[in-house]
Formats: sequence, C-alpha cells, structure tokens
Amino acid sequence: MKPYLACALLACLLPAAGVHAAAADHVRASHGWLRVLPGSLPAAGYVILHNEGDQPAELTGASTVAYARVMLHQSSMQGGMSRMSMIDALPVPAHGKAVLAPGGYHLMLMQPATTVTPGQHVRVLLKFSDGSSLPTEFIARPANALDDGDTHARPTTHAGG
Ligand SMILES: [Cu+2]
Repeated sequence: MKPYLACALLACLLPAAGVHAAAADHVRASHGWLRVLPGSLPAAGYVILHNEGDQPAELTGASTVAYARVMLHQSSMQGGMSRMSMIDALPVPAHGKAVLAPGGYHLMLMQPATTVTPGQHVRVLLKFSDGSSLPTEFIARPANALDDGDTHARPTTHAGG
C-alpha cells in the first residue's frame, strides 16, 4: 500500500479543494432563535452570522428535520405595511456579519414535522453558496418574543435532559 500516493490522487479528484477554505469553516453563528407560532403555522428563524475569514460568504438556504421546508425571506415596510419577499442569497462580507432579525432578513420554516414548543432546541443546517453547511442550534421562543436577547442567559428545557 502507498498511502502517500492515494492522498495525492484523492486531491486531484476534488476540484477546487484547498483553494479557499469552505464558508462554513470561517463563518460562526450566534444568537440563533425561532419564533414559533401555534399549530402548523410557519416559524421565523433569526441568527447572526459572523464571517471571520478573508473570503466573502453567501447564505443560500437552510434545512432541518423539524420543518419540511426552509426559505430565506426579507421583510420590508412598504407604505406602512410589512411585506415579505423571498431572496436567493444573503451575503456575509469578509470580516463582517449578516444579521437575520425581526423586521429584516429571516428564515421561514414551513410545515413543522412535530410540534416545536418554546424552550426547545432545534438544529438547523445553514447552507452556503460554496456547498458547505454549518450546523446551528436555534432555540424556540414564543410568538411574543421581541428580540434576540441572550439565548444562553434564559432558562431552557431540553427534552430528555
Ligand atoms: Cu418570512
């Protein structure tokens, strides 16, 4: 066996590997939370993405076992009315951040697989344009939760401890 040769061949089979670090390797997520509504209504997901790398990153979507579909939305005010529109990508500038917050960018999580209740932690895979993904913990909050606050300072309940 020649492990050294095998490694060299493998590198050839992975186009663009090693040119840039994957987005998920240099983007950090914080303050992830979901605003959950009763029944099968969609939930909104908020998080702050910090890009600690030299390359810009681009959030293009997300997925989770807890919801059948996740979309990237932008809320805006038009003529005093709040409107939501779908967006394809949200840039996270190099050494900068992208903020998903009420009234602005958010994830829209549709068709809950099970009932998600406040206090529950939901694991969401954030996906970037380069194909990498970042597992991120979101904490569910009630419909009347106002802001991102400090997700770790509040008492939470974990199913099964
Ligand atoms: Cu929305």
